[in-house]
Amino acid sequence: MIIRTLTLSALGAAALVLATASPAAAHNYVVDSTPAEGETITDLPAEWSITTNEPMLALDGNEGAFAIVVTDADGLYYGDGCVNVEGDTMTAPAALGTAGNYTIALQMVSEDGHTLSEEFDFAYAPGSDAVVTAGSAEAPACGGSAVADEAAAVEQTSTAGDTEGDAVLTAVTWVLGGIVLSAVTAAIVAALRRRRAA
Ligand SMILES: [Cu+2]
Repeated sequence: MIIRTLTLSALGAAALVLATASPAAAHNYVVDSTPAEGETITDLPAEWSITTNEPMLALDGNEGAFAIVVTDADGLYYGDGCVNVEGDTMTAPAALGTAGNYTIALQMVSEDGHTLSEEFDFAYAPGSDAVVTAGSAEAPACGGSAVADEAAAVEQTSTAGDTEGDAVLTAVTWVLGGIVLSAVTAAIVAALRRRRAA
């Protein structure tokens, strides 16, 4: 009964968050990354890494709101779709195809509970003995579980809300579910704070 009450109020609050989403001063911003924006890398690192100015809001259940997605100039995807979040840094196993230009798209949950996304380009100029991974036409889902249905359901409501990540979100539709996940997370956090304060 308690759980159900919390869930219902969380859904109501999530709708409110979606309806009133607006830029705030407390958004995390990227302070370090591998690769750096515009960098030309000659060696494949073990993992991609994104560090922001303060901890990301990683909670049980909102893993789907975090993403590091690498695509090449033809739009093919590289990597397994998995992301590991630790404090102010998230990482993903690195893989690339042949030499060329690549784009890295990020999505994360800011300290204030909002989902942020951005993307930047980098170049890859490996030696002739580099390992070449075949790109995938479809975005990889960590562990192989697809979230396409959820993403499609969320797409309609998200277009009127958060504009911060629209460019990335239209290109990477499989992470759309993260918006709802993070909104619900923010609502649950708010509900827990209310309970704690009462
Ligand atoms: Cu915010």
